Amino acid sequence: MKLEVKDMSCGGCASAITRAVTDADPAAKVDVDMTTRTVKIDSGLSAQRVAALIEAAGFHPMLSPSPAD
Ligand SMILES: [Cu+2]
Repeated sequence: MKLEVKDMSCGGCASAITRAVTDADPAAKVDVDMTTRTVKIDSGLSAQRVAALIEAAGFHPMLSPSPAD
């Protein structure tokens, strides 16, 4: 899945988001792209759950409209 997180701005945000997801799913792969402000996540968790985790970390994620991701 891919999420757009417009309000992340630095490496601290990236690691906070990564930690929020891997705390819930230690096997998750989180790939933060700071130039496009997107986060690619490989996880057994649902996209809604991942979005909720990132939101709980203080960000405002938007699910990518592309279902292929
Ligand atoms: Cu930051």
